[in-house]
Amino acid sequence: MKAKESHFDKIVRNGHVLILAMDQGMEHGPRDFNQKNINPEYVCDIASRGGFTGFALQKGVARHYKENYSGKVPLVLKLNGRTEIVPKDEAYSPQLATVKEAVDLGADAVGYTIYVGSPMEYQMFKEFGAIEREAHDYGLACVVWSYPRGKYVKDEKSPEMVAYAARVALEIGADVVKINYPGSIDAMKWVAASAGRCKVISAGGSKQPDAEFLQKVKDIMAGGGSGLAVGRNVWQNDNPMRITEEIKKIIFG
Ligand code: FBP
Repeated sequence: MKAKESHFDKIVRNGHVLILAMDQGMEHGPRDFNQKNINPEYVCDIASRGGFTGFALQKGVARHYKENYSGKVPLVLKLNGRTEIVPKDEAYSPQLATVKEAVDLGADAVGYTIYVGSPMEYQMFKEFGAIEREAHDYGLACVVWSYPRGKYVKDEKSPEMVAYAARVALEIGADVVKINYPGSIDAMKWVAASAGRCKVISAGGSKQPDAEFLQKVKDIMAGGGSGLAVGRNVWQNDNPMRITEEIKKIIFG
């Protein structure tokens, strides 16, 4: 079925992925922003001109700012979210939007966060199970933010835990899994092997100096990663278009 291929092929361009994420206003609150990038129009403009394969938004921003990005970058609608105010022990990210809303907003993919190992893991598996069936019926791609988190998880970023989270995403039917970088090329290779044919992309993390960040992107790719879902390292950068071009050279070049 052609339509099914085309949504996926927009998000995964020749096997590679570069998503600009702007759901941090929900996950971290306004503390991530300054006077310029607090305005979603500023980030929509970067997303529209940057040649990204996806733009990850919660539904409110996706709807209010549709005219600022629609038709210029594929939408990845985040279907769940939480604030950082709630303690991480019982880590849970409730579903806030439906696949139908994603379709109505013109999304090419849905995004869903699972806190692997959380006491609330079962609830997120259940929600994602239904989302995955429906999204794939519509031909949308499924991107899972898979983060080990909660009171049973000793070290969220240990290579073993990140590899487990990546494998879980493959098992539950994700097309793309977003992980936190496990710290080295070797660890990344094991994470990518664990995820099999599910494409592994890394979060950008908090803002780093350009050279350091670009080296991390090279290591992600050398470790078998398929790209990035990056936020702060692009729209907090003084020159977001220049860093985007540098990132693209590494991922697609
Ligand atoms: P960054 O590149 O800015 O780290 O964004 C990646 C991301 O996954 C966002 O999509 C999300 O808002 C945030 O990080 C979640 O971070 P965490 O739950 O680890 O605080």
